[in-house]
Amino acid sequence: MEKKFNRTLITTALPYANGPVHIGHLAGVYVPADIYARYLRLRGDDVLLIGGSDEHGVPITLRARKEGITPQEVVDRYHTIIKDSMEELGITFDIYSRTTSSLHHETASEFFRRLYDTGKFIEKTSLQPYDEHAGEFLADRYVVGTCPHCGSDRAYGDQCEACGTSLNATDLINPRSALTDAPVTMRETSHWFLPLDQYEEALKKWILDGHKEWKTNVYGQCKSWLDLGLQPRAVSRDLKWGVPVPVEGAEGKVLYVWFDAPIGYISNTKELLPDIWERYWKDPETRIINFIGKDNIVFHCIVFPAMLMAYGDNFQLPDNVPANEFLNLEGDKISTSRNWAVWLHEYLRDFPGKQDVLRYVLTANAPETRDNDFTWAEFQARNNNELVAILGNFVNRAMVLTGKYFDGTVPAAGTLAEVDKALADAVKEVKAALSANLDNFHFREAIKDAMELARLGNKYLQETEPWKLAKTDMERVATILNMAINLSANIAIAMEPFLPFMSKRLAAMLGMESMTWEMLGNMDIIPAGRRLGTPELLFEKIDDTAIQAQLDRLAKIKEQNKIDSFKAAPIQENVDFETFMKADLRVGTVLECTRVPKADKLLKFLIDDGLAKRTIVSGIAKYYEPETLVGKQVVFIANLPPRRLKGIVSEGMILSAENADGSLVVISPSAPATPGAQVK
Ligand code: B3M
Ligand code: ZN
Repeated sequence: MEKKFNRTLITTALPYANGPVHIGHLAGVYVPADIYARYLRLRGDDVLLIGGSDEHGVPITLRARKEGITPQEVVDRYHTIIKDSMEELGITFDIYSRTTSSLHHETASEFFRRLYDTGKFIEKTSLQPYDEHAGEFLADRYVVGTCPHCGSDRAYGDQCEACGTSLNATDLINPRSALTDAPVTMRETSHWFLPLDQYEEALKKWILDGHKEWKTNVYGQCKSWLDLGLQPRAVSRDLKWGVPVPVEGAEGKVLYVWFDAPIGYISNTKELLPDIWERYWKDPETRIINFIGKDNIVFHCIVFPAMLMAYGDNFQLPDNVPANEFLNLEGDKISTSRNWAVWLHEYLRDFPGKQDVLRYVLTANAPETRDNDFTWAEFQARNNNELVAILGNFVNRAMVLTGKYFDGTVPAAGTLAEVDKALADAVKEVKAALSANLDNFHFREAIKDAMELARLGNKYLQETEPWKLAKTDMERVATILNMAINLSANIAIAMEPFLPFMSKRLAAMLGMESMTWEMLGNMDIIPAGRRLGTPELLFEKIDDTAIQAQLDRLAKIKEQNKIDSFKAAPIQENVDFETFMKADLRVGTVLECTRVPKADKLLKFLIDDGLAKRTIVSGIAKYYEPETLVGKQVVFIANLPPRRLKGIVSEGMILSAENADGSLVVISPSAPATPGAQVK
C-alpha cells in the first residue's frame, strides 16, 4: 500500500498586483501547482490550493504615482484581472484572496505584535534617504541618480538598469528624489529587525540535513545563503502603503512587504476555513508545499521559516519548495515594465477555448531545471504536431471506428492477443512512471508520460489495423476497439491534471461520470454496451496567421522599447574649425532617383550640384520610395574620393540622421536653397 498523506496544503506565490500575470508566472508557479493539486485530488487526498494577490510594496505605489491614481485603485484593477484570468485558465484555487483584506491586516499585525511582545526583534537605527520637500523617507526605488559604475544618470537606488549593477541608494552620485527631484539627504530612522543569525543553526539542520531531497537549485541556493552566514533583516519600512506597524509611536511605518506577504498564505487559509484552518498549518500530518519562482527562494526557505520558528505555536515548516527557474520569451527576459510578455488575459482573448494548449506548452517546456524559452513557433508546433496529430488523432480514430463498426456502442472484448496484453502492460507502466514523476514535481517528464498513452494508442491501431480486419474478423475488431476506447479513458484520467478542459470533453464523450487515479491503468473502465457520445475533435490546428499576429505584436513592442530606451551617442572628441571646414558640404537637387538592382539597401541619385550632375549612391532604400525623392533637395559631402558600390561610382555622400529605431531620414534645407550652395 502506498502511504496516504492526510492533508496537503499547497501555496502559490502571491503575484504583485501591479500588473497582470504572464506566461512566466504561469510556467513557474500556477500551472505546476494546479497540476499537483488536481493530481492529489484525483488520488482522493485532502488538498487545499491557496492563492492571492500581493497588494503591498513599493512597485504598487510607483505604478499608482505613474498613473496618477491611488495604490488601492491599482490593486483593485490588477487583482480582478489576475483572479479572473487564472480562473479561466482552470487554476483551481480553493481561495484566491488579497493582502489588503482586513483579515490579512489583522493576521499580519497580530503576527508582528506577538514577535514584538516576546522580544524576538531587535531595534536598530540607521540612516535612510529622505526627501526634505515631500517630508518622507524614500524607498531605494524612489532614489535616482548617477550610476557609479557606468555613469548612466537614470540609475535607481536599488539597481542601475543601464548596466544591471545592483546598488544601494547611498552608492548613487547626486542622489535625487524621484518624487520631487529634490536632492536626497540621509536621516536617522529606527526599524525592527528579525535576527536571522539566531535561527541559522536550526535552519541548517532543517534544510541541509533534513531536506536533501529538495530540488538541487533550491537546496543549492539555501546552502549558499546559509554558508555565507545570516544577518538581521529589517521587517519594517517608512512607507504609507502597507500594514501599519502595530506599535505605539511607529506612525508612518508599515510592515516590510516580504514580512506580510507570506503571512497572506495563513490569512487566506483562515478566510477559507475560519474554524479548521489550523489543521492545515499546525498539524505535523499536513504536508505544506510552496510553489514559487527562483527569485523567491530565500524568503520561503529562510526568512518565512525563521518567522514561523520565532512565532512558535506549532506552525509547521514547508515540506518542499519546488521552485522553478525562469521562462524567457523569444530569447529575451520577460519584463513587466518593458511589456515583454505574453499576458494571460490577452492570450485568453486571442486564443479563446485554447486554455489547454497554453497549459500543455508551458508544462512540456517548463523551466524546471534551467531557464527555458517560450517561442510562438514552438507553441504552434506542439499544438499541431502533438496535441492535434497524436492525442486528438488517436481519440478521434478510436471514436470514429467504434461509430463505424459498432454504431457507437462499446463492443465486448474477446480473448486478448499478445499485442493487446502488451498494450495493457504498457499502460500500467506509464501509470507508475507518471505517478512517480508527479510525486517528485517532475511535471515536464510527467506530461510526456501522459502523452505516451496516446502514442501507444496510435501505434496499436497501426499494428492491429482493425479497418482491414473488419471484412474477416469482427471479433478481433471488437477487442481492438474495446481496448482503444479504454485507452482513451485512461488518457482522460492521466491528462486531467494537465489538460482539464480536454479531459472533461473526452470523459463526456466516453460517458464517464467520475474519475479517480485508482482507475488509471485499468482497461475495463468503459464497460461493453456503453453508448458513446458524438465524436468531436479535441484539438484544432493553429494556422500561421494567428502566430504571425503574435510575432508582429512582439516586434512592435521591441521597436517601442528601442525608442523608449534610446540614448543619444556620446559627443565625440573636439575637432578644430579648420579640420571641420575641410569637409565641403553642399545642397543639391535630386534629378533622378532609382533602386540599385540586387542591392536592397541602395538608391542611386543623380544630383544637380550647381556645377554639374553627379551620381551618388546612398543606403536608404529601406526608408524611401525613390520617386518621392525626385525634385527634393539634399545635403551631401562633395569632396569625398569617389567610391565604387555595386559597380556604380559614387561621388559623395548624402547626409541622413539615424533614429532610435535605426531608421534613416534624409537631411534637407528648411526652405529651397540654390543648388551648389555651401553648408556652413
Ligand atoms: N509578490 C514577489 C513575486 O511576485 C512576491 C511573492 C510573494 S509570495 C509570499 O515574485
Ligand atoms: Zn550603471
